[in-house]
Amino acid sequence: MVPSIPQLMTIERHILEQQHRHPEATGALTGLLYDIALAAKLISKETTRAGIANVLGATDSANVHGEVQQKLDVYADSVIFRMNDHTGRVCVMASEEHDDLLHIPEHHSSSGHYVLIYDPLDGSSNIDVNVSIGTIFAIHRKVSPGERGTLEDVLQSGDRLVAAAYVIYGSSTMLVYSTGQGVHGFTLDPSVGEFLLSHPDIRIPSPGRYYSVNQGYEKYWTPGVRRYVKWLQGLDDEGREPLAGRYIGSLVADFHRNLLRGGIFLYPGDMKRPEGKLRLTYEAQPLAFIAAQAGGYASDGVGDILALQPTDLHQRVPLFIGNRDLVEKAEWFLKTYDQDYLATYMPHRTTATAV
Ligand code: P6P
Repeated sequence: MVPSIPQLMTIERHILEQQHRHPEATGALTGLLYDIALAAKLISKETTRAGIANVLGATDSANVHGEVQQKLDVYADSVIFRMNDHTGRVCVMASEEHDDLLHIPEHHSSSGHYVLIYDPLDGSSNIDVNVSIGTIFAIHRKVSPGERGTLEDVLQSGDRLVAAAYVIYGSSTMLVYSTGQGVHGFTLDPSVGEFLLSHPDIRIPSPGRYYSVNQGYEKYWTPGVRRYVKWLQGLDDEGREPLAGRYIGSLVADFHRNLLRGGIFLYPGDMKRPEGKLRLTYEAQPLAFIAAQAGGYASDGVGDILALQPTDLHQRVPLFIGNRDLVEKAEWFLKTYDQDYLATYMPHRTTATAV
């Protein structure tokens, strides 16, 4: 009796099948996604052996935000750039670890049609305590004239994204991606070095089960956020069951759990950091794209993250992301109780209407 071999779908085959649905596709995006998967395998190998390979720990350098770089940060950033700087698929890149654009080296073709923006290792401060960390990718089409990519190509709104992906390095390594045809999760089988389809067509379950926020900042919260969290905890209505609190302090890990189980992650603006902490172009936008493709929604507290036009590569944005009903409820609380905060810190958004 031949043992039944499960229908194995590698990420490469899955990406190719998605390409075949677009006769006009040249295969460049497929190649770019292949390269992202390979970079994820290389980074995964290092994260799982960080403790013994002396890759653990901080370097003596800080990144553009003054954050001490962990050695794995530097490694992940370098792997992603070098995986894509010579393929001719990408015209420019941008990374959380670099202040300025990452141009394609002169001796390589910079006439690629795609733009790759990435956070090479989000949550890297958790490396030394063995908490799950992640990589986040955003892919735009080139829109500027001329061969070389420019800032215009990077500063595009999230609703123009071509694809987005994240990798979570946890008890297993998973790559979750979308090219606008649903959200699909692959688990790395390190014994064969393949990402195998484990979570086809991910849809965020409803009702949401979890809420994720750093409760330690409650003293700085706006009235609307304070009331919203009490609502999530069922404290404003004895009859309603609370959501369970879960906060890992690693965006990709918190987002991934809520995507698979249902819930909301919020990193709001507060009286100490009115613009919040998370970055629009390489954190909020790609995860908002994935959330929307899975039936969820992401907001800055006023309206759709995907509708925001970035003005700076590293600009921060408040983030509420997860089940649409939970995010829209947050928008209601801010609209109802945080008019002063919105008028002071988000005047450009107070005219926006929540989607
Ligand atoms: P806080 C990690 O440093 C990170 O950028 C995200 O991964 C995470 O969601 C957030 O910051 C945690 O920030 O202020 O709660 O420690």
